[in-house]
Amino acid sequence: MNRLSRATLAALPAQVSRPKFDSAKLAPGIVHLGCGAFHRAHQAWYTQRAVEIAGGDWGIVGASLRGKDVPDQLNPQDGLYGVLVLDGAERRIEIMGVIGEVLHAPSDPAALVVRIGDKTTRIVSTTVTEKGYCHIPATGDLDAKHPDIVADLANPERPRSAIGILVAGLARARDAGHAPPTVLCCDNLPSNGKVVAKLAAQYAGLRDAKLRDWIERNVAFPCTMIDRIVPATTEDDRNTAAAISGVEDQGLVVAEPFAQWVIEDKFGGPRPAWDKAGAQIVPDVAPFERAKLRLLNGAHSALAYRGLAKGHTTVAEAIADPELLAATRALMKEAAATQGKTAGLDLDAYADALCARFANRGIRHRLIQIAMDGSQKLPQRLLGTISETLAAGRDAPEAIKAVAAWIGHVRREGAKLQDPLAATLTGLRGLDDFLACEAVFGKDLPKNEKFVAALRALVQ
Ligand code: CS2
Repeated sequence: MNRLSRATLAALPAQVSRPKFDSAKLAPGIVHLGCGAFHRAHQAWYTQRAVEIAGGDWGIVGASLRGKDVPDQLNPQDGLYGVLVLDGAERRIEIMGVIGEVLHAPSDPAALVVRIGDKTTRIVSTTVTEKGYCHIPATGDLDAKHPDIVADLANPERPRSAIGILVAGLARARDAGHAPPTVLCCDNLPSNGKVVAKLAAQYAGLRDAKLRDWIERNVAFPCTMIDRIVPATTEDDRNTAAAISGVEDQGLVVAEPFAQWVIEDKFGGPRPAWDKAGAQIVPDVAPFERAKLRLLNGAHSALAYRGLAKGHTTVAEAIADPELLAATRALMKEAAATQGKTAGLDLDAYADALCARFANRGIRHRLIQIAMDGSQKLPQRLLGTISETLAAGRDAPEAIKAVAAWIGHVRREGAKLQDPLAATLTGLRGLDDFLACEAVFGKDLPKNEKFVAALRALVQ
């Protein structure tokens, strides 16, 4: 079977949609760090639609910060790949052509730094997962002891962390005397733009105070809320896609039909016409982001830990379990009660829509994928709901059950646990040891007697 590439594009069957522009002629304006499945099904997908509608030099240079898989999947395909959209039994493929090439940062970090500092790079976006920012989840501060940060400070021109790479690229733009790119964080962190701005400033401050001041004065870091369910691609998915398109696509990603992107209107320069492609550009992302992190991602994590304990494998299976559906609904109510009223956000309708999305049987979103890196996810997904609910004098039984289920998961997984704090977590014994883990629980929540008593009753 032929591999997807510009040479095979024209011969694809009519039902496979393809870029409405010549991808070979699209000049890059964006560098994206962390070119995984989520980016390819989300920001790249929006960018393709924006270019189709409004044009512009908005090609994407992707960068893998760890493995070589993505460069090896996409570069031989001229950057082309399909998004296999699964809706129940329905399936369709959209071929994306906005990614020009994918750099492998560990092989040549300097080349990536040069790209970021290039005058034509107007946006640097990131999806490096929560743990990829080398920060302390409970506080949002840089973890200056993180091995990657230590290595980057010792060798700032050959950085390996996302923050080290970003700051080295921004420093180049400053030295070259041109306007720096806007930095657009697209990970599920609360106030993600503000967090990355702070991390960049803290890291730069450890290199050189003048660089830190220049970044603080000159670089825009809009906040974003990003949403699309994108499970890891499987061999089955690739076979399904090949049967539809007639070509082999090693860069294939899988997604639900739904997509949402809310972006703070705070760019330091030009941007693609993402608004024309369906993104919402708003003055304040916070209400959207809080609702999404606490209702969607909070429920996801709860379903993962509780669902795995009950022997389920996927989100669709877990939400079909009446007990877990009721728990999900109740958790969403708890989370919604912490949101306050925001114009344009109907949280009852939002919760209904989320449950319907979780029930999409076409999508095999594995609970174990969501369960990973819990230490990085719990604060913004569940612990915020708990502390605010208790402070308001209400109970948060469902969010607390989810935290207890996470502790159960950590204990069950043992050496198999996937978490950047695994070495610490797997050594913990009693509940008090867990609560003393300040990077996750912070300083205040472990002092809350109501929380500790409720959690203790569940964990024992
Ligand atoms: C999930 C998210 O893996 C996870 O932790 O909760 O990736 C989730 O699917 C996305 O945020 C949906 O937008």
